[in-house]
Amino acid sequence: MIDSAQIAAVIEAAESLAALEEARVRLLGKKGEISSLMKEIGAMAPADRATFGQKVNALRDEAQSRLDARKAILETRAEEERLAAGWIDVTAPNPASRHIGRFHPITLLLEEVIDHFTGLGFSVASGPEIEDEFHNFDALNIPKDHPARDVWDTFYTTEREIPRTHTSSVQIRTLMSQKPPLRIIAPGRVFRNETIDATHHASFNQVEGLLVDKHVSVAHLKHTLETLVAKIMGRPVPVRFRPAFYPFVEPGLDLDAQCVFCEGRGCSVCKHQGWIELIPGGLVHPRVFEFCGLDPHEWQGFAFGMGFDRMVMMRYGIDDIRRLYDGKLQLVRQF
Ligand code: FA5
Repeated sequence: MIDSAQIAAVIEAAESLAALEEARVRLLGKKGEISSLMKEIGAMAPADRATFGQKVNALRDEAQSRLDARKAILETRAEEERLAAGWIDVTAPNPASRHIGRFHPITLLLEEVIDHFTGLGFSVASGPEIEDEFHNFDALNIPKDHPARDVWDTFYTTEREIPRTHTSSVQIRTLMSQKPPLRIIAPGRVFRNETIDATHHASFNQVEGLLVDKHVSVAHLKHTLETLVAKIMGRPVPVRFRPAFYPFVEPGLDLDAQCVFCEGRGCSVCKHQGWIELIPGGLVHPRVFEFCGLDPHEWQGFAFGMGFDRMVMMRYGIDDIRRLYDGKLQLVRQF
């Protein structure tokens, strides 16, 4: 009769789950060694049956518990082997990704513009994208119900807040929070209810500039804008100044750059003008100083509001503003 030590030897010898199953069949299967012992009971003297039956039952229980224990060990081992074979280094670079990330041209050029102005002693200011009428219009000398407000094709929220129509609102926030003399630029996103075309978008970027000091003239503004365009374009691009009206400057002007796409001959990007309106500006209006609690007899200043997306288009030869926002990776992969 098979004994406890033999049962243990058969089970412990199994080195895989398949071998363990063979051991189970050998011991407890229908024709297995322990099951066969049961069949011998019938041939025994009735007096011996009970003791023999108890012994066989004990052997069967022992075999079963040894099988269960060995199965648990073999399953753990199999799981460990599986994990070791399939080990994943989640920090490793993905061999399938062939492209490294690139900066968007708007970000690239903005870095250059910020570098240029910080080198001239300007600091970078910011304001909220959702504005109120006071900062977007009133304090910029644009009276309520004045037709000038229509110029900016304003969106309104249901609470009459304004997704700012220009970065000029940051002029007000700066004048009300900083003591002059001061020099800031304020890059940021602005929003207008515009019909979108090659040079117009409903959400675009401007870079506001503001310099306040004791003696500031149009000559300072013109020189600042001319040197900016020359630096940013990296080559001489003809510019021209035109008188223009903005309620928050006096006098006001527009800087146009010659269209780089047709070199002034006229094309669909410049709407056959040969020029693209890039940077409006002017001398800070005395009323704006008064709104912000500053004495216009003491302080003078210039301000400008660069159409930054158009600058990006001119610099990199991108002939449609929509390409800057359509999210296609072909564009950024070129930079
Ligand atoms: C303004 O927004 C004034 N705040 C600028 C200013 C600042 C004047 C400081 C005086 C002093 P304007 O609406 O013209 O002005 O817009 C400024 C520039 O943004 C334009 O010259 C143009 O280059 C660009 N721009 C205007 N509308 C759009 C548009 N829909 N899409 C892309 N660029 C635009």
